[in-house]
Amino acid sequence: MKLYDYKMAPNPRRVRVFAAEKGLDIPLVDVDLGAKAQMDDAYRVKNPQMIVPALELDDGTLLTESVAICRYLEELHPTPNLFGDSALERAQVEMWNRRMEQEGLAAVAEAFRNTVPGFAGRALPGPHDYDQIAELAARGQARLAHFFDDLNAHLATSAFVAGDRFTIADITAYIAVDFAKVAKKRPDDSQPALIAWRDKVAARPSAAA
Ligand SMILES: N[C@@H](CCC(=O)N[C@@H](CS)C(=O)NCC(=O)O)C(=O)O
Repeated sequence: MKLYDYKMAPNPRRVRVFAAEKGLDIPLVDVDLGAKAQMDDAYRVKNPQMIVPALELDDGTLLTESVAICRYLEELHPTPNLFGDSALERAQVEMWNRRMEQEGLAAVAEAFRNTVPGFAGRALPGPHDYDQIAELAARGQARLAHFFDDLNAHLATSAFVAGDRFTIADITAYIAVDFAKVAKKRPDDSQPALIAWRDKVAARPSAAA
């Protein structure tokens, strides 16, 4: 298998960190989003969604969507478990992971992609072009502020995002918090639990993936 990747983008990073937690070394193929390589015929034919990450299996099957790819890797390599290992824990991990996507990653994207000139006409990833909307950038900033405050409050009483151990929900949340710097948002002194958790996750070797 090989993973279509772009180092600076948050979603492929989720898969790289997940794979690193599993001790997997998946060959990477760089799709240079900065040079719009996702729109080149060579990649578009393979992946009409024109997004990364994408995992290509040895028989040519292509999987997109970070969580779907991670679920597949979890099935192949169940240890360490990162999606929950009881009915309740699986539901809690799913709940928190979705929240971290919607409240975190989506908020950064809304703030960032609706302002940066390089995304003019490309406010959303994928095969269709959408204009930037300034009001959405402002709303994204407001959502980001709430995301940081709400996550800080949650982490004041929970060691990790979905409970007492590291899961995929921490990967999504950590990458959302880190990537928020592109929207000029960083944890501050009013968010000590968020900073302590971020530093704990950043110290894991997988964070460098
Ligand atoms: N829901 C997808 C989102 C993938 C996505 O948004 N990928 C971005 C990079 S983080 C991308 O490929 N962008 C290409 C573009 O902006 O044209 C997932 O979870 O993998």
